[in-house]
Amino acid sequence: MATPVKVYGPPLSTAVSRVLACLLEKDVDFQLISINLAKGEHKKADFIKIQPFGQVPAFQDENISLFESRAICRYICEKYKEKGNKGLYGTNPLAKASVDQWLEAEGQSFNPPSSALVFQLAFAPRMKLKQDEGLIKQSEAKLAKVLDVYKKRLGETQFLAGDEFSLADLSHLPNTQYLVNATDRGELFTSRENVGRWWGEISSRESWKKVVEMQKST
Ligand SMILES: N[C@@H](CCC(=O)N[C@@H](CS)C(=O)NCC(=O)O)C(=O)O
Repeated sequence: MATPVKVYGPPLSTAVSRVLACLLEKDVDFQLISINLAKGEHKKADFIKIQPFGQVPAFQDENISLFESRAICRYICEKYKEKGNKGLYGTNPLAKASVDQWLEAEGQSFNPPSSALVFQLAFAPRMKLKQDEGLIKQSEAKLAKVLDVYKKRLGETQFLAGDEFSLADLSHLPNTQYLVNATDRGELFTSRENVGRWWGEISSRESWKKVVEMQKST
């Protein structure tokens, strides 16, 4: 039996949960190794050896180590091509380019304002930090513009990269989960034509429901 891959970090971290969703979608065995951010375990010398920026997740497969959640997901899809959801990262050059295109849109356009909102609205109050109202307003306006592009796209295709669920959709799950379920800004998604339908579909994947269960039990 193949040795399970290792994921370091808490499932509550958005970047860690992206990798977990991908592993579950691909049906790849993994071992989750706890890293306690509150105790600064991600800044310890041993951890920095595998994640030089001192962030989670870190990932190991046999003798290789990787960091950056989206790069890890791409690796999992390529290495474990024949396992689980075989179409997750496209099955031909054009399909792959379309997944990459929307994955880049997620990382470059969607993630900056959505992760700022997740931090300001969901985490800052729990950490007793003062919220930055200016940043919240600015991020909400930026995210609304991105979601208007998605609204148009999702009126043409069922999912972002085409009519099949892909890594591009999966990559949106972590931030959107927080915004819809742990803030009062969920309507940005749920009330937007096509985007609400898309969110309903991607968040009810068995893989994602398992990640949410893992988050609840930590
Ligand atoms: N671009 C990185 C982001 C990693 C990241 O920001 N991780 C956060 C948790 S979601 C973290 O480690 N925060 C603690 C820190 O930066 O000290 C990825 O996608 O892996």
